[in-house]
Amino acid sequence: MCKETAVKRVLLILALLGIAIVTTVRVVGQSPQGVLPIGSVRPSSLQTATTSRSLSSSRLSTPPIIDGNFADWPGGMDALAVNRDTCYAFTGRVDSNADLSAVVRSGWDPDYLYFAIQVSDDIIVSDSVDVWRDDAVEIGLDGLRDRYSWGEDDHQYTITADGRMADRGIATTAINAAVQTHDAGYRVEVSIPMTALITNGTPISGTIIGFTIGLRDDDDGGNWDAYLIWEGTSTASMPEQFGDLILAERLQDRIAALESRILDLERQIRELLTILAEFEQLEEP
Ligand SMILES: [Ca+2]
Ligand SMILES: [Ca+2]
Ligand SMILES: [Ca+2]
Ligand SMILES: [Ca+2]
Repeated sequence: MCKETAVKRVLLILALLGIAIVTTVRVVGQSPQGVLPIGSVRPSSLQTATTSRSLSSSRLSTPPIIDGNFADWPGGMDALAVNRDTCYAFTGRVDSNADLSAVVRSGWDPDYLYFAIQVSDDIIVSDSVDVWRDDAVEIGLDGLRDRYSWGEDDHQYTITADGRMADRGIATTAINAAVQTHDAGYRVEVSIPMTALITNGTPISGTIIGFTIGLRDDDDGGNWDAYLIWEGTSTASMPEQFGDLILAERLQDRIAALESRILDLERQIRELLTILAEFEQLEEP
């Protein structure tokens, strides 16, 4: 190897190591409340205090398979009980929690928001063209939590007991949902692209999304019989009445994610060094 090539190689390796160290320091230095990555959304919780009821959404290191089976969801997650005693709005007749209620859990990663909704409904009916006239769950979301309901970040997703999906009552394929019935009702598993909610950046731990859940009950065909809304009086508008969905992240999950990024960086450096070695061989006499 000639002296000039050796010097070039040393300089390149030093440059790569410098990039690696700076990147690693930047990655490790990104505490949840620290310097935000470019394009991140400043957590709403840091902008305004809230007195709304909330559900904590857990950072998932492995995305769940959207199949209506919740075995792939981790234990120990925050769970929201939606029933006639916990709901702000209550219309029609609900005889018991077995007649209509749900337990809601949520997870997230940078690409998707996930829900696992276990619905109790003793008579499942799917006989109407309109999704709101059948057994269904409604997820009201104000993605930017700007209390404005008609932006690109705002959605009322409906998933019926027979698996139909709608946004504001109109059939949609923008989300992925799967439904399985069980002895006492049905399970809804759904993934929603973050780009449909956080339209101005990337979600991070601490981001808050405006959120409510509605449950429709039809037990005798035709129109719906009962309707519960967890927080607020509508799942499609008046997001100022919604509760909060707080994107949270456990420390061990964040460390695992950072380690994965550092390993990826190391792999890229090795690839570059291999390319450099091949280039040097071309220069040998
Ligand atoms: Ca699943
Ligand atoms: Ca019906
Ligand atoms: Ca909004
Ligand atoms: Ca029903």
